[in-house]
Amino acid sequence: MDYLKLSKELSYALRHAPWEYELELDDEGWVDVRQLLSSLHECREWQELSEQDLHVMIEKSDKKRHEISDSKIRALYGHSIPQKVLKDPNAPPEILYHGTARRFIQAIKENGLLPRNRQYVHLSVDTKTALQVGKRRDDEPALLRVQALKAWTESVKFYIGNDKVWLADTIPSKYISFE
Ligand code: HQG
Repeated sequence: MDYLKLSKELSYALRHAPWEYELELDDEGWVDVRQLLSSLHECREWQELSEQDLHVMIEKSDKKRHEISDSKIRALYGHSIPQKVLKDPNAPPEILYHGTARRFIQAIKENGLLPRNRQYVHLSVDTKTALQVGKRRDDEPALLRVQALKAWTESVKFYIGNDKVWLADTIPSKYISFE
């Protein structure tokens, strides 16, 4: 079983294009595991796929991207579908980080951190994780430091993604330091 490929396919289905799999996410992004499996079984590559494989994939993954509960599965972050996945607002830690490409810095200074193609801005709990995120776009990424708790108390909403990832609505640049 190619678990990396499976994880990518699930992220695509659950974050970006559920309709291509005849799936409909509920308000919190969940779909029935049985429905997901029956859709994937139509594809030759995933004919033998079982619920157990989904558990193993989540277990083996480098990041906690998906979760299964009560025979339902969802992506924990990253969504780009038009229907907004609802999350409960949560008080964040004092500081969160965002790793990005140097070429975006000027625009972020001007407009703050925007969700762009996704539903939420993505932030990291530590600098190592943030730099890994930034490396996807720049060999020497910029590391932004976000005064998350201060922004929260001044009414910017934050939400939990997983143990390393926080989500937020647009973050004005006055809460961001650019080192
Ligand atoms: C940038 C991956 C110009 C922002 C990662 C980022 C993460 C602006 C890009 C998760 C801007 C959006 C999300 C502004 C923000 N002007 N650029 N005003 N505001 N940007 O991929 O945070 O492996 O949507 O800095 O690890 O990079 O897929 O967000 O560079 O956790 O599970 O616009 O995706 O996780 O890029 O990454 P993205 P992200 P997975």
